[in-house]
Amino acid sequence: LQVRSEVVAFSVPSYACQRRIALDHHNTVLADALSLLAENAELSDEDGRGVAFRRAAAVLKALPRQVTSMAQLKGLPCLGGHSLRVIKDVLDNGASDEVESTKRSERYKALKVLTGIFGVGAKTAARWISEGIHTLQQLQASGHTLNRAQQAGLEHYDDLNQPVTKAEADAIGEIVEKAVVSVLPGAQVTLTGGFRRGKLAGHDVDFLITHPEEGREEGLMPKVVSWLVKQGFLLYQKTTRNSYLESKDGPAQPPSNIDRFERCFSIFKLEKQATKQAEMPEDSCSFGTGGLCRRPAGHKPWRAVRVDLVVSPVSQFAFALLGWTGSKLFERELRRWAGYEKAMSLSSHALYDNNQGRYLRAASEEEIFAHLGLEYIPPSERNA
Ligand code: 8DG
Ligand code: MN
Ligand code: MN
Repeated sequence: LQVRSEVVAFSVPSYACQRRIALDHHNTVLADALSLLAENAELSDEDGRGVAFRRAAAVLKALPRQVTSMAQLKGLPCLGGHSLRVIKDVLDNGASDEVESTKRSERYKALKVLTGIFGVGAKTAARWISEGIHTLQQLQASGHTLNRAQQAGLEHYDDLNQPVTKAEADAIGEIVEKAVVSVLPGAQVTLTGGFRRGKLAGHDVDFLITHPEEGREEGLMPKVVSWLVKQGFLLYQKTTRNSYLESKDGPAQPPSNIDRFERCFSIFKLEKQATKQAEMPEDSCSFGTGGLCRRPAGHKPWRAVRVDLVVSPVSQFAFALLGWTGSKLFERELRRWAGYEKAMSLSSHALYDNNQGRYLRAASEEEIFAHLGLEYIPPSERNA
C-alpha cells in the first residue's frame, strides 16, 4: 500500500485484549499523564471517565514508537477529545495543565491519603472530605468509628503504602505454600496479579490455590488461615465463603463479573531478615550520620504486606487464573470483547456461550483465548 503523507499514522486494534502490552513501552510520559486523570476519576467515583482515560493510556502503551505529533494518532481507537487535548498539551508544552493542577489540588491529595487506608474506598473518602477531613490526623481527631479493616489499615498505613517487592512476594509465596500443603497435601499455589505479569513491585500479593482433584479444595481456606494465624503470620484477615454453587441453582444463568470464590483479604506480618539483610546491614544506619542512628521511629524487624488468597475448584482454575492475573483494564476488555463481539459471558468462574446456550470448558488460559477467537496473549503482555 502507498504511504500518502510523510506522517505515518499508527494502527492499533480496538480492544486492549487484542494487543500485546509489555511493562516497558515508548510513551510513559503520555500514558502516566492519562493514568493520573484515570486515577483521579476513579477516586472521584466517576468510573466511566476513569475507564475512558485507562483505554486511552492503553492505546499509547501499545504504540511501536514514541508519539511526536498529533498526526500520528489519526484513526486510533479510544482517543476521545479530552484525552487528545491532554496529549496535545504534553506534546506542545512538556506537561498537561490539567494533570499538574489535579496533582496539586487539595481534593486529589486528600483522596490519595484517605484511600491509602486499607478498607477505605472512594465513597467513604469523599464523605470524610465533605466533613473537612483531609489528613490521617484529622481523621483520628474526628472520632469516626472505623471498621476492623480500616483500623488495621490505619495501624499499618506506612507499611501498606510502601510497594511490595518481588523478593517479598516470593518470601510470602513460600509461607503460603507451606501453609497450603500442610493442611492439604497436593494442593497447588500460583502467584497471580501484577507479579505474574512480570511487575517488580505491587500494592499487594495475589495467590490462587487449587487441588488437582475436584472437590478436595472445599473448605480449604479456613484451614489455611488458621494455620497462618497459629504461626503468627497474619495481622488481619477477612475470609469469605464460596457462594458460586448456591447461586448456580435453577436455570443456567450467565456468570456475573463479581466472583464468588472462597477468598481471604489479609495483612501478612513478614520478617525482614529474609529479604532485607543484603540491602540494609545491621550497622548501616550509623554510616555517615556521625554515629547517630537515624532509623525511623518504631523501627521493627517485620513489615505488613497486603495479601489476597483465592481458592478455586480445578474445573474453574483456568478462568480464575485469567481473571486474577489482570491487568484490571485487560480483564474488563476481555469481558467486553466476549459480550459485544462473541455473545459470550466471561467471568473468573466460567465462559457462557449465549448463542449455543451452554458453558464452554477450558483447562488452560490458551483454550479460553481460543474460545473467544482471540490470539493468545501471555501474562507479561497483559499490562494494559
Ligand atoms: P498491584 O497489586 O500490583 O497494584 O496490581 P494488580 O495485581 O494488577 O491488581 P490487584 O488489585 O491486586 O488485582 C489483581 C486482579 O484480581 C485484577 O485483575 C482483578 C482481579 N480481581 C478479581 N476479583 C477481585 C476483587 O474482588 N478484588 C480485587 N482487588 N481484585 C479482584 O477477579
Ligand atoms: Mn495485586
Ligand atoms: Mn489483589
